[in-house]
Amino acid sequence: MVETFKNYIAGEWVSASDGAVIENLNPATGEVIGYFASATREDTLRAIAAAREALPAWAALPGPARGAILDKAAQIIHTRADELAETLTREEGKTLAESKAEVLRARDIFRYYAGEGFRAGGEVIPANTPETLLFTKSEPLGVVAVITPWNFPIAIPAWKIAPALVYGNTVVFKPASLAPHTALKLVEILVEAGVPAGVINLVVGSGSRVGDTLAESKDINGLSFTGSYAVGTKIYEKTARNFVRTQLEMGGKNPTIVLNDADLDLAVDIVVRGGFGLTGQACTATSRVIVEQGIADAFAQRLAEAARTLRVGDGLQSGVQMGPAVSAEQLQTDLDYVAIGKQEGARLIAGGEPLRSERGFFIQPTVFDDVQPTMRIAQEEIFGPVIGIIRAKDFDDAVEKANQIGYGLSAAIVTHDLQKALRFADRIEAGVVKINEPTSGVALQAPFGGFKASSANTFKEQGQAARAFYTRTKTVYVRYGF
Ligand code: UN1
Repeated sequence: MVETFKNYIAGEWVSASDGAVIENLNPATGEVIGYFASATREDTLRAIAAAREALPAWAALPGPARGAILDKAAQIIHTRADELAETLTREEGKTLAESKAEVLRARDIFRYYAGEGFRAGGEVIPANTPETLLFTKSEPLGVVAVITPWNFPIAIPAWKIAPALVYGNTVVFKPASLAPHTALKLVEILVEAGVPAGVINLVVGSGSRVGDTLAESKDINGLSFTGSYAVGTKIYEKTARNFVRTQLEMGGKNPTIVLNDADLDLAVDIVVRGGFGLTGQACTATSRVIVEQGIADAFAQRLAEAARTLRVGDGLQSGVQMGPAVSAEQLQTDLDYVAIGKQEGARLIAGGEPLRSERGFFIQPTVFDDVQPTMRIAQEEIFGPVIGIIRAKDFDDAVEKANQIGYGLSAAIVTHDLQKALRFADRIEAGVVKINEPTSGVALQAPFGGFKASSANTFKEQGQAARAFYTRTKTVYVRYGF
């Protein structure tokens, strides 16, 4: 019997008002994992109203008390880590090791923000008049809509919801329809940890029913979104009308530059982890490798070899290094781009085929050589394990090619040359810069966010940077001497 799961609105688990459900599939096997209540516009409006009603009491709770609830949530995530990782792999496809790392990252995010309950405060500023206290108060922003993608089903919800809650906001959470099970378990954990009714609300559902209702609402104060550029820009047009504070983290087409002096093993390892890790399904994934010509032939050969030997399969099986595409549609997109790359004249040197012997949505790790920076496969986000090698004359040419792109999320360089590494950090147009590390993988305590079309360029996420988004500042003048 396949189970049916409900949404969580105003402290109750509820079916959709019209009874509709969404089917959730295991991308490695095609089997149905469960049916999830597909929230309607009315359900979403009820969730917003519940969050509004719960706001004053939650905001009035002392920060350390809110932090204690987050700390409890971290403990529960820790206890249930193996089960959560398995749930995550089963619905999203990444390997069990990748899922486990993500679950532990989520635990640490809750730990980190639990401590914020003790820290977040205001500032005392010198006043112009005598016997005057001039200070700022940090207040919750209010009701926050959190819209998350399928590729990090627990870490991204965690890094939006944990700061939202600790700074005193209430949340309406719309996870991706392709990975609602992990999201639902996270909400269960928050409820068990003591988050009161209405403070967290879960509305699984489509963009047209749930997403649009949230983005068009005059009753939310903030919206934090991670997802595609196409959806992000539509959301921004809607939230702008109501001056709703908006944070958008969108696509990437992230370069890794490999210079002539690079250690080949290290360079291949960094590119494989950045490009094929998580099946390439990260907005921080490496999709362009810009290689200085002296090392290009050797690097291309080694990368192609590494791609061919990677073990692809069901992420639940041990020894598997790369899981499936998340869905049949994503697999088709990946294959379409392989065909586009061939048509554009790029040279396929590894992969490019679906794995027909498997039942799930598998594709081989794929490498193109002789990619030109203007080709579509070098400009458009594929969101799959497809890497394009672009050859560069020298360091300056490599940086120029790296910047020849609308996106600006993450960028890496592999070199021992300190001067070039730091000049790269100066000149690259990206919000995250990695020297001798993969473009993907970020520290939860450091600001995260892109430049250019990768972001709304408003607020960073994670670390202390999250506070700016989830709070508003009130300035108070107190004249006590007359
Ligand atoms: C990471 O690389 O660890 O959706 C984080 C994404 C990004 C997060 C990447 N927002 O892929």
